[in-house]
Amino acid sequence: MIRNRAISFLISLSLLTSTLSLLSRAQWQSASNVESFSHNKNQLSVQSGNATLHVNILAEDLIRVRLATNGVFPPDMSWAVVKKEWQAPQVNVTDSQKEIIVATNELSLIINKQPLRLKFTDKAGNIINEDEPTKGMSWNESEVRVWKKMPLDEYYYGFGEKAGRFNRRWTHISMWNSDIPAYDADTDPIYQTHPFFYGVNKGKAYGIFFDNTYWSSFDMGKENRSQYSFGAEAGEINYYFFYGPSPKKILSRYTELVGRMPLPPRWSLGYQQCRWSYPTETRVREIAKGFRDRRIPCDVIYLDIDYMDGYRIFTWNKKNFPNPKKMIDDLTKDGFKIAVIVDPGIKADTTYHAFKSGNAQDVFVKYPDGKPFIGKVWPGECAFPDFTKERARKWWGDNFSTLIESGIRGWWNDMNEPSVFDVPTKTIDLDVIHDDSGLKTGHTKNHNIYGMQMTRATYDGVKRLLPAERPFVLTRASYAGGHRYSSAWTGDNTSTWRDLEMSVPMLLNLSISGQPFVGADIGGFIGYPSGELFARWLQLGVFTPLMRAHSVINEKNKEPWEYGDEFTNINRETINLRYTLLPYIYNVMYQASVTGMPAMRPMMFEYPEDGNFTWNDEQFMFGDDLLIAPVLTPSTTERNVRLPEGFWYDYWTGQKYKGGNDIKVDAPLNRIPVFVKAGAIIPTQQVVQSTNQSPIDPLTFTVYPTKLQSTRTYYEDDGISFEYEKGKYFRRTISQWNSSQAITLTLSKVEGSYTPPGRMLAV
Ligand code: MIG
Repeated sequence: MIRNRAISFLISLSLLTSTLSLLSRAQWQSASNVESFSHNKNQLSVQSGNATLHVNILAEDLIRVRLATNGVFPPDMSWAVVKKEWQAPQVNVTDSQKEIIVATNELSLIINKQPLRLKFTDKAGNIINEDEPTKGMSWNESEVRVWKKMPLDEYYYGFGEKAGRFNRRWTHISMWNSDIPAYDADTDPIYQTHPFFYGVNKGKAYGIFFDNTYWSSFDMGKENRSQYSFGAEAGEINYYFFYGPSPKKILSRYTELVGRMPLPPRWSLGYQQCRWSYPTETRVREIAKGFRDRRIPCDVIYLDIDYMDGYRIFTWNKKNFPNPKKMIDDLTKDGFKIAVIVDPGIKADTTYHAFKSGNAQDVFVKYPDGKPFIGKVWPGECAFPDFTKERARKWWGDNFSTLIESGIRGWWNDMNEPSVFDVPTKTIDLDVIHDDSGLKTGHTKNHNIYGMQMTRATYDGVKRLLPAERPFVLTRASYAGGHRYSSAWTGDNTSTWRDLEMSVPMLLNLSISGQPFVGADIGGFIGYPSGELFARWLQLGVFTPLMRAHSVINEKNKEPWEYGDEFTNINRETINLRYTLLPYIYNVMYQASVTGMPAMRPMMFEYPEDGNFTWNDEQFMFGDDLLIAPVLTPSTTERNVRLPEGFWYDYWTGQKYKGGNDIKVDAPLNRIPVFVKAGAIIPTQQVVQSTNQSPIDPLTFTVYPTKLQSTRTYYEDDGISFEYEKGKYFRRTISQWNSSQAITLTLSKVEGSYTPPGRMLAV
């Protein structure tokens, strides 16, 4: 049943973009009247017809809602949630004929009894969010759906990686990880699933995380202008309701629930160069030399699928890479790290070691009758590891040993939606069985977490084999919480101005969905950018945590020096800017790993009360202190910027502006407009050719004066190991005190036991 529905959905997806009419499909029924309820500490159990509702109050601002339509809850498991034990807050429950009220110090849930409908209010009784009265929580056979009222001036953000604009009101969104090259603004779904969103109404925000891995959809007022809804083709109504009112508070809670990004190695924040492919050792060495000869900094070079022997993962093409270890040793000495692509498909070739050991250890997915699933990808016919099985993840991880011994340090996980060429649904057949941690369920349940579990196997495996270093993993597909294992890029974009522009809202929504380590292929993957487009894209790339240029196969060269001398110079300056700002960028990523606040922040997210940013996705904050206004259109030498309240300094000229205004700024070809918030203390270093060039001398702190005083924290560690977890870091706060005569700086005591390399400090 489910299978047919999912297939027909996928086919309709590829044929038309209009939305399915959810109500007309069949026999929906909604929750009926409340008959009884019981209450135990922070859990409420409500009976309504055959359905049972569980309400769990996890924190003052976090309530979990779970409905078993037939009264029987399946095992409570989640791939996303890591925090399962919560310190129950003080909860007051009051019962009346009409309703049950569950109240914490910040939030109340009002359960209407006839019929069962939910309403969330703040402490003062203002409605934050409520079920749509006629439908509320509903189901139809295996399908489940929640309908909510949609207030006139409420706007929606998040949903992870979605093409199109930032504000998602009036859009229909679905979640089914899909490999769709050259997607455009209307293409949906694409590679990742993050069923998490914010509703923001006059600066006040709530969040909803619908933790259901089946094919799901979110209709944010496209079908009906006064309602929105979310649901899935199967599985549970299982959502977490967060109350802010600030979006930052919600993201902090959300990342407490699903975990935060581990601190990445510093080198992964350098410039990264990729293409499909640098196919031989000679070409890889030539590229490396190309950077060093031209004094263009670079930290990472990628090997795409052609480094392998017939696309067999964990092997080398011996003809084109006769001595990988020697090549990588030499490049490592020259300051490069080498990253390789790994795809999930294991060539079904009985002479291939990974296929043999995989079969011996029973790690591949199979049909219910025990027949292995075989699908075509790059190597031809392939078996697919079942990453939902612990043994398979261990097997996968162990296979990295030879690549690690060769010196490979970056792990690019591609094709992990998973994408399969010769199956009508373009993925693993839907009735194939996954282990699902012992639950043994079909692909429909496991599809959306396949890529995430692949990155988990990769991250854990590499960390096991190389415990002294932080793994760097990059992925195309993922699910909520996947940032615990991997950074993410936005797949196969095109070399157009439209895609440059669209990358900003995509990366912003992904960032506020818990994934801070993101980037788009600089220059565009498919097609050939003009020198101008490449230069502008690279400038934006300075302010995307993952700064990686890439290109499709059979396209002209796109390295930063391929567009003539004028552009080579501009591109060098741009990459130099990235390296100058690395201490700041590293601090921003450190903050993300500790608090969950991403590097790239929508203006709305940082300034929710400022009504000017509801739709704004053409500028953004990078960390707490930099406002970035990238140039996203051709032949442009100036642009508008909306400055929030307060004072701002032009990064380039030092000119001071009063905020709360639109300003027009110069944006010559060689420069991206950047503004610094008054009060900032920005750490920078001199330009290096790669991050392993040290010491970073001098380390400069630029103080941006503000009224009275401000404080910032500076963090540093060895940039590579996990020693910081044991206290080996250097952290210090710096404060500026302003009077009419002078600015006084004070430094706090040093925290942590790490001693940075000797260097000059400059202010
Ligand atoms: O079917 O490995 O998105 O970055 O270069 C294409 C070749 C497979 C898709 C990735 C792209 C990569 C390409 N891959």
